[in-house]
Amino acid sequence: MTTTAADPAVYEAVFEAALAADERIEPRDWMPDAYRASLVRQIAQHAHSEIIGMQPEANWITRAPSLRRKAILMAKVQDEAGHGLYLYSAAETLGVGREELLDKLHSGRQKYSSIFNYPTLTWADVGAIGWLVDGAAITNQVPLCRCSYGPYARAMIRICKEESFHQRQGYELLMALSQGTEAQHAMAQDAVDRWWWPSLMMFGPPDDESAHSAQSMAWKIKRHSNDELRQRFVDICVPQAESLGLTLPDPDLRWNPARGHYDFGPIDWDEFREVLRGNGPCNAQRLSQRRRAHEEGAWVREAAAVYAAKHGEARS
Ligand code: BYC
Repeated sequence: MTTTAADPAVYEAVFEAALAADERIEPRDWMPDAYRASLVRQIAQHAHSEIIGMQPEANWITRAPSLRRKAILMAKVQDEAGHGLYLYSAAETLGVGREELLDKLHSGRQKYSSIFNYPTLTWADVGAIGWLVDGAAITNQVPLCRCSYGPYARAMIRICKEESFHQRQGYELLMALSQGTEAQHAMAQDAVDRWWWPSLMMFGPPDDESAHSAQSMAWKIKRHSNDELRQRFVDICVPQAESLGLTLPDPDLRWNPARGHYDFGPIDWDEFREVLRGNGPCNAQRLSQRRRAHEEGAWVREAAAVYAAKHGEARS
């Protein structure tokens, strides 16, 4: 059978060969529609998580206990906005518009990470988010630097460097509280108790219930399964908790020499599903705040568009 350059089988073969050789797929390369759709789904969810993720911590900017802590927290929250921008830009290279993606977020048709539907009740939550949530994000995202889609992989390199700083600021903050007064230590422990299980849920459903993992791994979008990364995170956290002088709220957590990993107790997947359905403690608040911020920012977008149009005219 003869083939021509227009034959879809040829394009498919070139795409598969690039994946097999661990080469990057770039925006102008041919790619299967389902690959494109899955990337848009994941990158959009990731971008939405970054900008919704600004809310729980921004809640504490005005109440940070010192100028130093306030400056650090403001920088971190601004970094999250930047991550959102890199990721929306990466999604745009796949042919979707940012307005369309934001519209899907605001109307509840696209998800954002379950973790941001929990409240930040005390200052120690800022530390627990940095240590656990950013720690989980790094564990999940470092392998995404090797994602087969070039613009996403490149965005992840910078994001991971910044997340690494975020994780350390959370760890350092918790260390200060843990070694502080009895009340400060108790506040740190309470925050870790509340954020531990939701952080494990960030990695997504267990492998046998993960709808997209097998295909995403075949396409080299994901390099590891949800359970593999969750286990890696638990193994990293246990000694860190010991150094912090804090405990993790899991009576089943213990070293298993046969597996070479820590065993951990069952995750409450009913809670996870409820949060995904919109019934977490803060889902409604997060979305309404996001919609309000978008509406209040309309004049900035309009001004930027007018400026860009004028700037373009002046250059042409
Ligand atoms: N929350 O087949 P599965 C951050 C959805 S960190 C909500 O395993 P996949 C940050 C999933 O989308 C957080 N939904 O999916 C940190 C799918 O639903 P759809 C963001 C979740 O894609 C600090 C369904 O469940 N990180 O941004 O193979 C400060 C079945 O799941 C969750 C990323 O997005 C969840 N936790 O694997 C500020 C990293 N888990 O799409 C910001 C990139 C699963 O069919 N994303 N679902 O409606 C990924 O690595 C993967 O998308 C996941 C899920 C591991 C999250």
